[in-house]
Amino acid sequence: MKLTGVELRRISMPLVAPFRTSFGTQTSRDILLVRVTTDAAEGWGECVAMTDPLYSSEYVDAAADVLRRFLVPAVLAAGPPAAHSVAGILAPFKGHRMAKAALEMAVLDAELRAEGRSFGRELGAVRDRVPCGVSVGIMDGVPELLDAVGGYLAEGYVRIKLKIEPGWDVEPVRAVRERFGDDLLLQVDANTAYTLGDARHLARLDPFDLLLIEQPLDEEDVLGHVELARRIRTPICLDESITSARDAAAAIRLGACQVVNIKPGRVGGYLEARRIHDVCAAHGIPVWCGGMLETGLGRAANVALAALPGFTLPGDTSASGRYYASDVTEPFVLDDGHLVVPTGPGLGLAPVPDRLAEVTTATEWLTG
Ligand code: OSB
Ligand code: MG
Repeated sequence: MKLTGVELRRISMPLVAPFRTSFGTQTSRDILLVRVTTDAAEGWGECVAMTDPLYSSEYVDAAADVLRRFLVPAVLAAGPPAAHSVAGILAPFKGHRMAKAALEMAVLDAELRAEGRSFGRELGAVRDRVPCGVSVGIMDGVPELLDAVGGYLAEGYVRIKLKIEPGWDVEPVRAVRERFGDDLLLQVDANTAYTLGDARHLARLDPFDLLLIEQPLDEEDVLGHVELARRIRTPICLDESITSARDAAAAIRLGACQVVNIKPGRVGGYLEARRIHDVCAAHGIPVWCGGMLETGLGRAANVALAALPGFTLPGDTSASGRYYASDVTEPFVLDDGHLVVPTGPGLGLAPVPDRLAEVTTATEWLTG
C-alpha cells in the first residue's frame, strides 16, 4: 500500500444539549478529521482532542499543528506504511497521543479497507453488538437531572454515569438512586475535581453501591489514588491517568485502580488500546470503552473495540443522537440498549459526502 497524501479537515458539530463537566461546558465540538489516501483505498481517522486543554494537555489546534509539522511528514517519508508500524515511526515525537491516534486510525482504516477486513475482526471482537451506557452532564438542579436520566433510561441505555464535582456529588447520586432504584447500573466521573483531602467526603458515596468512581484525583496523582482506594469502598476507575499499557500495568500493580476506562485517543491509538485491554485482562481488571463525544467515525471504531472480551462493563458508546442531531456518517441508533458492531471493511462506514461538506470549516492537503 502506497500512501499518496493526507488531508486534515476541521468540522464544526453543534451538540444537541450543553455538556457540563467539572472542567467546563461544551456546546459544540470543533473536530479534526484525518483522511489518508493510498493507491488502494482511503482511510479516516478522528482526533478526539477538544478545543481547550482542559481534559488533557492536548487541544485541537495543537493536534493539527503537530500533525502538519511532524507526524504526517514522518509517516509520508517512511515509505509504504503498515498500520502496526505507525506508532514506532511517531515514537521519537513526545506526547501528542490524540494526534498520533488519529493518524494511526486513518492508516489502519485504509489498510483494512484495502484488505477487506473490519476493525472488529482486526482488534479481536467477540460480540456482534455492545451494551451502551450514557454520560450525563452536571445540571442546574436535581429535577433537571432526574428528567435527563429518566429520558435516557426510556431510550434503553443500560448504565448511567453522572458527572460530579464538589457541590454536585452526594445529593444527585442519592436522588438518582432513590428515583430509579437499586438495580440501576450507576457510576460517577469527577474528571480530577477532588484531592485526597476529600477522602472522607467521597466515602459518603459508599452506601449507593456505585459501579465505580472515575478519576477522582489529578491525572498525575497515582499514589493519591492508591491511598484513596484504601479509604473508600467504591471501586476506583482511572481515565486521565492511563496513557499507555505500561501506565495501566503500573497503576494496577500499585493498587491505584480496580477498573480502567480505555479511550483510544488518550492512549495513542486503537492498537495501544488493545494492549491495555490485554494487560487488564491478564490482571482480572474489568475495562470499558470511554468516549470523547465522537462522530460516527470514532464511534464505529470504539464500538468494535468495546466488543473485545475484556470489556465487561457498558461503555460511553452512546447513540449518535445523544450528541448530534445529524452525524457525519449514517447514525448509530440504539437497539434494545445496544449498538451493532460494524462488519464492513475498515470502519464499516464513511462520512456522507453532503453532510461532511455542510459541517466542514477548513481543509488542508499534505503530500510527501
Ligand atoms: O471524562 O469520560 C470523560 C467527554 C469528553 C471528555 C471527557 C469525558 C467525556 C465523557 C463523555 O464523559 C463520553 C461520551 O459519551 O463520549
Ligand atoms: Mg472520564
